[in-house]
Amino acid sequence: MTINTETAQLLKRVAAVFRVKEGDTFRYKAYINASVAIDNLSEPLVEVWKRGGLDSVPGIGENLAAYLNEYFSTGKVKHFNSLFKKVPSGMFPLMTIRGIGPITAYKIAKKFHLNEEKTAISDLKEILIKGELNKIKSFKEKTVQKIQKALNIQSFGKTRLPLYEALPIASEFIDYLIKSKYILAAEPLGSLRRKLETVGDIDFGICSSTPKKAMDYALTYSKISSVITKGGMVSHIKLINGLEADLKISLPNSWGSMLQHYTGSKLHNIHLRTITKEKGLSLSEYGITKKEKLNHFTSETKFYQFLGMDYIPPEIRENGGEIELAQSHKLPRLIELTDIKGDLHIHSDYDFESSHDLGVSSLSEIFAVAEQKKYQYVGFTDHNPKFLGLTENQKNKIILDRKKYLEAQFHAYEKRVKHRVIKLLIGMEVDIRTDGTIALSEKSLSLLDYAIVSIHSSFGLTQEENTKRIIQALSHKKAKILGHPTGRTINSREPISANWAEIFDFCAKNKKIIEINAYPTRLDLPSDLIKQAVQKGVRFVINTDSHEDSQMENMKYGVWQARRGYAEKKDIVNTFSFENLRSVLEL
Ligand code: DGT
Ligand code: CA
Ligand code: CA
Ligand code: ZN
Repeated sequence: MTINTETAQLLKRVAAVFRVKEGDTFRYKAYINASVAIDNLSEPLVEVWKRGGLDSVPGIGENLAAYLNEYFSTGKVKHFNSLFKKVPSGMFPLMTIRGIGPITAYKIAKKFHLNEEKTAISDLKEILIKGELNKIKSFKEKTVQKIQKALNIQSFGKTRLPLYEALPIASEFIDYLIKSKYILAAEPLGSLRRKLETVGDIDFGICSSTPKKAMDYALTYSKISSVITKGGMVSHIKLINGLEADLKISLPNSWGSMLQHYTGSKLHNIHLRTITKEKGLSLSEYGITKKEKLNHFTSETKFYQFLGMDYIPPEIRENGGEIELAQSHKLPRLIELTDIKGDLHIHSDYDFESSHDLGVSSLSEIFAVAEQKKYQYVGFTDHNPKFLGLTENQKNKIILDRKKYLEAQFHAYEKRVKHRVIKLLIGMEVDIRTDGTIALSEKSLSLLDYAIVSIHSSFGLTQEENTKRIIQALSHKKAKILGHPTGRTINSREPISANWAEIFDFCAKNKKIIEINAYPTRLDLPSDLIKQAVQKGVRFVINTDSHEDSQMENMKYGVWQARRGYAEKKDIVNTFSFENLRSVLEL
């Protein structure tokens, strides 16, 4: 930012405070005018100041010139700072959004306690996604839509909404639905129930013996912005955050068929229909018609049983061979959240010159969550120390100091707990560099229990180069785990190109572990690659990559992802006992 833009921005903020706190439109306009004049100045204002020419700038009067003098000589203006204290700081970044003026920004920041400049915009996005901006009574729907558009909440409309954003919206609606005495059960169906990484719309199944009353109740949900079509059994609505939803009601006797029919996927259903048609059966959301008789199903298990199949978990209903496996009773026993015994990718709050972001939670905080989850082990893997600018000795000292820091807290925990102690592993997440070398020496690696090697830069290399650098990185003895393998982030970064078959073969042969990163914007590996790797006998670890304790809750996303890739408990090393894990990590 140039000094002129910076000063212009400062005055704009001052103007905003005059506007919202003092109702002083005169000074508001004066400061805005000065701000615009400074922004348009061709010479750096500080130069003008140095030669004593501030009062020659149009819009800068005597008072302001004095404040600017203070600003350029001391770096701050006491009076401005006292003005800023009157408003929540989060309002300022909001003012940079098209369509948001000082008053709107102030109302939002005040209502939602946005006191941090840094997080205000992302907080606002979250508020919009949750559809909560209309909590501000004076906001019209148009205002909300305008802000949404300016912020490009693309999740709605063109791009598909990530699962982690859709899930809370759906749960809130479900909570509302099941409160009604007319509704016996309610479930999100479609892609959300299949735990796809992103969803197009949300489909809700509602079980009721009084459909009209249930539908009337559902349609009075406060977060519906419009009812697009209303029918007795099916309605199509738009929620206030712009997301669309289908509501489908079923009578209790066909609830199983309804769940099955609207869970999809389309391809799964089409394949089912094709093979059952040959047997003279016809499928619908009401049941299965055989010899002109409609058979009802209260549960999906009964539905699939009727067709001679085992129950197929929603996560694999993608027409990827699951129907044949269900017919021959050979479906995998998919991994479950309760199988997880630990988390091996957690960033601690140890403060050092790190190559990437530090975590914010202490070992004690992480262990408190691990205790609740009945974990048996936790592995800390902070990013490696900065590659450049530190000597080998400095890096090793960091690694040893960090170890001491973590162990001290661990011993305090051990003392407190005494029995059923969660085991501590101290590893590190190490950059895979462009040339395939990794960002730690063999000596540094030897100070660790294990290393996760990950790509954090040069995502655009060729397939050959990426394959080579990954295999080379995994060739170090301590490099046991390949972190977030493809580097993709949902709706924002494409996966790297690599020869995954070759990498999986290497991993299977050399007992290297592939991470399924549960961080909800990553979900990396993608499920089709998990499926390929499972077939090659590769082992995985499901890690949350938590940078704070609350993110340890994301484990479920990783488990769903693993399930979508047909992974079983035996394929996932963090379902193993600590003893078995130790032998896998060669500790
Ligand atoms: P999405 O919304 O694009 O993420 O994907 P889905 O799988 O949720 O698809 P959606 O919302 O179009 O439909 C939900 C499920 O309903 C779908 O997976 C298959 C099932 N289905 C069965 N019959 C039909 C039909 O006639 N039309 C539609 N749209 N879906 C049907
Ligand atoms: Ca859907
Ligand atoms: Ca739908
Ligand atoms: Zn990473």
